[in-house]
Amino acid sequence: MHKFAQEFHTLNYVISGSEKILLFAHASPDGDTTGAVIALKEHIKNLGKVVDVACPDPYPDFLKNISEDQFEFPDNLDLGKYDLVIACDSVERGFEKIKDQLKENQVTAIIDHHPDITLRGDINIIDADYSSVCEIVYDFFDFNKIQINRKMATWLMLGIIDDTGMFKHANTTAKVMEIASDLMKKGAPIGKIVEATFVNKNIATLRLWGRAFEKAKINQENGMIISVLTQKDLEECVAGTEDIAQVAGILNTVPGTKFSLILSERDDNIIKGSLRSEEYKGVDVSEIAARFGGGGHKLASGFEVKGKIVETESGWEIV
Ligand SMILES: [Mn+2]
Repeated sequence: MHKFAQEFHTLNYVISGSEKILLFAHASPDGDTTGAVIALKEHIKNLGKVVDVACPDPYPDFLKNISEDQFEFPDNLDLGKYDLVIACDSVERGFEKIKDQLKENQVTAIIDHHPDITLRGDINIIDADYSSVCEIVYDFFDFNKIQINRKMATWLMLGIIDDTGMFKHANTTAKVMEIASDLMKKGAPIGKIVEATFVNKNIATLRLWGRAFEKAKINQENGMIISVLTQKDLEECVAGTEDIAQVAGILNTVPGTKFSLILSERDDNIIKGSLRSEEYKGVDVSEIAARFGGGGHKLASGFEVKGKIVETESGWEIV
């Protein structure tokens, strides 16, 4: 019995009654949102439907070896023509703007695993107990007894590997490993996926990481390891904000630390904070993020504050 049996039934019903379906991937697409939308696209295409994928950002370069897909910019699409719109993963990173433009007779479905999502559609498949949206999509395929081919297995595995940090985060349940085993049997190339998501780093990324590692400081009192990246760092290393994502995770591996925080300057005087911890460290970083108006998971959270990072004698200050 599937947890979302009723929702899956409803989704099937709406899909079968739809002619044109739009899938939506979140801004700055990662492996999970990408894997989920392209796996669903394959399934819906096989049902003989017209299906498009929209995203506020282009199809990610780092996934070009995994699949040669393309995302459409929402502004270039006639949103009114779709009978059903399905948003996958971090739906509050772009989908809220699309949802506002949809008419009442257009059905919306939300598939997400973030605990702090307040956006709702007509069909809501939201559960923070899932490692990834790809795990939910796997369940949906399993529920429908859909033949998962090698491509679909690859895309679903991509989301699982990305969101579990290569099976090392606390969301790596026994069920996740069973699914990964099944996807591997169906031909998902783990090595290639790991290489695309975690290994292939260009020199700009490494330079930027070098800056962050050099500046890292450990606060002995609370066990925090912190570093900062300014706009100047990004410019000098010719790196993009997407190169920042993994720094907090790597800092978090330093022995003796309880959690990591990376502060990075973004456009428009915004500073983004990314917090990471591990289950065994016993810290809930979402509580820290909440203090700054942010949120997320117990072990991976974030927040945004206004300001600029200035280096002082005692460390850094946000002014
Ligand atoms: Mn995800």
